[in-house]
Amino acid sequence: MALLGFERKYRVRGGTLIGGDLFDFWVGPFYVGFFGVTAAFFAATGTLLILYGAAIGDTWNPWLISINPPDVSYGLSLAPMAKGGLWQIITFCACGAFISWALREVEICRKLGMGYHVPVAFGMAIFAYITLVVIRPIFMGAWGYGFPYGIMSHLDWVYQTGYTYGNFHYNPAHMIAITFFFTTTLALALHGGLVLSATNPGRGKIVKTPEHENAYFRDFIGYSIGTIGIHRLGLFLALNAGFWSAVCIFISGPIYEGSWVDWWDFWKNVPIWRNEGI
Ligand code: 07D
Ligand code: 07D
Ligand code: U10
Repeated sequence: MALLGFERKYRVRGGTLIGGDLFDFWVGPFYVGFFGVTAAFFAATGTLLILYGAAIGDTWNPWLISINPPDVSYGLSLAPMAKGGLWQIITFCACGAFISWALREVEICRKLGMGYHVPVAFGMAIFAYITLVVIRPIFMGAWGYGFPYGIMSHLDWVYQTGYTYGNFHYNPAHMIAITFFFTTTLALALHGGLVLSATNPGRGKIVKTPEHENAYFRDFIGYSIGTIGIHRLGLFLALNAGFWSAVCIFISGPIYEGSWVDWWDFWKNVPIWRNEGI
């Protein structure tokens, strides 16, 4: 069926979570829905506030614009607009926009009768973001621990936060997250490569089937995970990359305050070989 014919068939009312028929329509290619309106509202408000922050700041250089969180001395209270209050409202708008976007994905899944895998995946990115700017700052007692909204300034924050805990590479959850990120790219490269090699074998050659794909990996490493399996694995790897990222930053501060290099000394203190001078 031609794509547009299919679209005519599924572009029907229903499946909304909230608002009934009210926003159940499309604008051009975009499905709107209640959460499309809230997403547009929060995204537009947040963007305008960033522009306002830039206007009262000292540069229009897009790389250097930075909307900073309040000073740690403000704790968890509201700060004056120019001293971090803007960051607080923008954070609220960002959370509103991201969550609306995920719920709009859910409504589209429901219309199409599909699973919720895509919004679940985006949910993990939102979880990592909310861990950085809401959950961890609340546990540490100040909004000032959130990261600044600026292209270069947020890199400075990662650098400084990394060195606050000694060598961040020694954070065990950071190691797990990085391993999942690396494995995700390996899996996507293998999958993209395999599918292209089977479906695009070169001019004049016959397109191959999933049987060829299975046989390739059986010949190569003795096992094929299968055509659905690789997508399950890919989602599993990517979700874990985001999840362990959230864990690695959450444990830095709220759970463990020292240097991650020293954390490994727990090994020497395991009771079965700790020398207690008997
Ligand atoms: C390709 C999908 C498209 C999305 C893009 C990003 C904006 C920001 C806003 C000036 C893969 C659009 C950018 C809307 C403009 C203002 C106020 C996704 C794709 C193209 N970072 N980060 C970048 C964000 C954090 C880190 C680039 C966002 C954490 C490092 C871009 C967030 C930590 C490096 C960017 C966020 C961290 C970057 C490319 C939110 C740990 C780089 C992103 C909301 C996660 C790289 C100059 C990309 C770079 C980079 C955006 C959070 C670390 C500006 C929106 C605090 C080490 N980050 N980042 O392609 O070149 O993502 O920086 O959480 O080296 Mg970052
Ligand atoms: C938070 C993004 C969420 C995005 C959302 C959507 C828009 C719309 C619109 C385009 C989580 C935004 C959308 C705005 C745009 C349009 C139209 C994703 C988020 C909701 N590190 N490190 C990580 C590595 C070092 C440090 C994570 C590697 C140093 C700190 C990952 C190395 C020190 C933090 C990672 C390395 C250090 C991290 C990031 C190598 C610095 C974090 C991925 C090879 C001196 C952060 C939750 C992530 C984290 C984090 C990788 C080195 C510090 C595992 C590979 C040693 C302080 N590092 N790191 O989280 O865990 O994505 O954040 O050296 O806070 Mg690290
Ligand atoms: C996959 C796949 C597969 C496919 C695939 C794909 C995964 C099975 C079958 C998909 C993959 C790709 C296409 C590959 C490329 C993708 C990436 C590399 C990921 C990154 C993507 C991007 C960088 C593109 C991002 C673009 C976006 C998010 C679109 C932006 C859209 C809008 C701003 C409109 C949003 C619509 C809304 C909110 C709904 C409501 C609409 C309205 C109310 C009307 C519109 C009104 C407005 C726009 C004004 C409101 C203001 C807003 C929103 C704020 C903006 C503020 C500004 C200042 C501009 O597995 O194989 O093949 O294809």
